[in-house]
Amino acid sequence: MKDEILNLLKQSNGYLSGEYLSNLFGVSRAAVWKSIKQLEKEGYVIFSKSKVGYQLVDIPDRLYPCELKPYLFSSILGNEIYYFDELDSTNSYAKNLPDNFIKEGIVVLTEYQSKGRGRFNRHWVSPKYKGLYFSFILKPNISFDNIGHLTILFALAVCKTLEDHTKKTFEIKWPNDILYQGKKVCGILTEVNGEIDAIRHVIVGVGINVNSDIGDFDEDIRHKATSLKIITESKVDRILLLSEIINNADEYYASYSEDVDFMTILSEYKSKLSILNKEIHISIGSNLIKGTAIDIAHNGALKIKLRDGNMREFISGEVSIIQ
Ligand code: BT5
Repeated sequence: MKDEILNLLKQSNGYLSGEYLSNLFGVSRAAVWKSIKQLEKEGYVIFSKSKVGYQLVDIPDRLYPCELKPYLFSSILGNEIYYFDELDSTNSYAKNLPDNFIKEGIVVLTEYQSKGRGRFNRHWVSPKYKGLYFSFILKPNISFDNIGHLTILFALAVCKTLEDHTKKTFEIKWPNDILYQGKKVCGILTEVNGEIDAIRHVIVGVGINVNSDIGDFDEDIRHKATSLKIITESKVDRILLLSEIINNADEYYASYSEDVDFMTILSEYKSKLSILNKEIHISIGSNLIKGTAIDIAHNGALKIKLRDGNMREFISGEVSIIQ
């Protein structure tokens, strides 16, 4: 009833009387009042006038599924949304869901992560109500060798959405970072549950700095992180942006699932890459390897021409351009 009252309040230009609402739902006026109080607790600002009724005057900046769903027209992604005010990590939550809860397309979404994770167990800084931190649960029919396709596909979908939304140009740093003028605005963490020959499900986690201010970043990343608010010099509507990301990612993912040639996605991805034909070093654990980034292989690996002229492929690693 609470969500229905909210919808009616949104549609109404003026006040809606408690009597009208209680008759409509066949409940007492006290029950209507309880729903109104619940909505106020969630951050909705509602004026109440005795003998007149209730009027909605402000909607909170929260990623409530009931606010998001009207903007979604996706076929697979976002059919179910698990929303949390706080979580350790959306990827960890998705990973630990019991098998009978796992469904293709679930989105796990939170306003804050206490233990947001990057690759190689690094930390992802997730200030509250300022970013987008979410994970897609996927059950793709692909081999383990092609898991890299998913990072590529989602990085591309997010990058294009950020460009459409802000009218700015972003670049992708292989494999999973989205940068603006060299500073990181988004990271993607793809994880697999299952065995090499039996993938149970894949989790693609996305973290985006949306309305973060520079002081929200830990000191050690302030020089290399940025947010959409800093870039555009204005606050970004997180609900609209998230719905656009889910809709766009859904289009890419649905066509990929239907076996559309991955080469098309790959060539689009390559056009957003900042490292191709540049001198780079790639660190893998404590090893630092230098060479020229030549291409991305069909499975998503980075092809590097080493200084001795030999070619090598890397499936993961941390890349930096040699200035
Ligand atoms: C990533 O790892 O970039 C993947 C980040 C994925 C985060 C999402 S949030 C939702 C989902 N649930 C999770 O728990 N994770 C995913 P990596 O390439 O390893 O980059 C991590 C490095 O980026 C850190 O070591 C910092 O240097 C830097 N960093 C951390 N937080 C950042 C932030 N908010 N903005 C920019 N850079 C950041």
